[in-house]
Amino acid sequence: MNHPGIANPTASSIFPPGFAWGVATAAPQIEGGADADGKGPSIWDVFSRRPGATHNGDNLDVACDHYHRFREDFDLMAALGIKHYRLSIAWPRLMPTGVGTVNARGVDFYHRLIDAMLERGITPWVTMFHWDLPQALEDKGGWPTRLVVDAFADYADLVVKSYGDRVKNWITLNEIGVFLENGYGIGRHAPGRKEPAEVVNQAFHHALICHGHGVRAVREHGGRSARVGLTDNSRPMIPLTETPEDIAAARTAFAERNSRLLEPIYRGSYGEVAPTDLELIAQPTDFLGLNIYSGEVVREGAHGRPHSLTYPDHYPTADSPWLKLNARAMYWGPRLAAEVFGVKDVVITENGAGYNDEPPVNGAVLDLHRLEYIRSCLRELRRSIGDGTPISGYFAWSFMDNFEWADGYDRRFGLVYTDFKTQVRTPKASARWFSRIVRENALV
Ligand code: PNW
Repeated sequence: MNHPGIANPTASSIFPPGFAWGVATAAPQIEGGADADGKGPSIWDVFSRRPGATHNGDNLDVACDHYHRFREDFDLMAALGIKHYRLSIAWPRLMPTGVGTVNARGVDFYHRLIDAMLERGITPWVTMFHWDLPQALEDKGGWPTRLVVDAFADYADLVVKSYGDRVKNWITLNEIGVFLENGYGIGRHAPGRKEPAEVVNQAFHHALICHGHGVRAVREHGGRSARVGLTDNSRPMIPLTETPEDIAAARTAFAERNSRLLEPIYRGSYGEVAPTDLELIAQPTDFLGLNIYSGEVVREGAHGRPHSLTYPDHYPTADSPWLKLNARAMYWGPRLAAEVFGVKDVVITENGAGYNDEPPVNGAVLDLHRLEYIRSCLRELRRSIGDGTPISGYFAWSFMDNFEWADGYDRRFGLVYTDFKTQVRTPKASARWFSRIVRENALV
């Protein structure tokens, strides 16, 4: 292939033809319009109003006002040359109480949204559930109760029947472990409950069945070319040294640490559950979405067992304290998923870094910290592909600064800077650089 735009095209900087470059967001984090056109409240709308629940008491009422500004946002995306966009659909917009009545105005909103993307040559990747459970379902018990499963099955049918003629890339649920552990285990996320482990386990089982219904809905109503996968933040294990012993330790640790989700889905094995549930859960998917921000370093320890190392205080970290900047996660996460669980296709559905960036100065946001970290990640991603890991796409989190859950609007992950007072968008240095990566299909 000819790469006239790159000064020194080396094989190791060029990505495979057809590699899907994109950016990602989620409905509750960007849309606003919290009760526009008949939308019902989500658990995040309610939770964010509790005193002390979020940084500064930030809520989702307006967010990036994407609900009213999506055309301009897609103009900017198109101007940056972005061809793939991962978004999520807000369940409470389509079904304000989670079950039964369908809100036609909510359904229409996503018709307009999807059409606006397609008009600009942007391919939608739709996540069915990115954490905004209808509050009405929480009022009936939430994820720990089975009724969420039946409700989700109907919702997934509605979504795929409504948009499946134009949407061909589907993601069922985003990071099951994160929203359940945070939301029902430690109470840091909506709905803010602190339940014992068995309750969280029950919720986990229900979420896995919902994933199964998502896959089923796509197979039944999505058309033959539709593809579907689950997005997880499976913990990447990074061998301290890339030697056979530490790599073996990383492999063992990866299997153990991620088995809760990947075992039932990829091996159909599980504790005691109804066989029909397991059939739904273990249906073949087309890809595994991985959200990779960081990883855990391991080495071979005593008796050949993996030994995990804690990051020292001075280890380079983003402003999000959990985000230890270890780009090798991007090499090892996908490779171990393929080696240990036989994943045939990995799509990086999120990667990025959260900082409290300064506002634009003369129209510029010089986020070299983000740019260099993402670049290191892409270098590792390309190395993994070079070593044979099946990876077919990469989505930067996030297109623009948005509502970062409990951290509110303080923590910015965007390639584009959002001024939350004026709603002015300013592409950061990372956006301009990423745009060039997409255009060249190569590291620049
Ligand atoms: C993901 N952790 O969440 C979510 O999918 C996004 O909605 C979110 O904005 C993004 O990452 C940045 O945080 C995570 O503590 C939240 O390891 C926390 C963790 C991982 C992912």
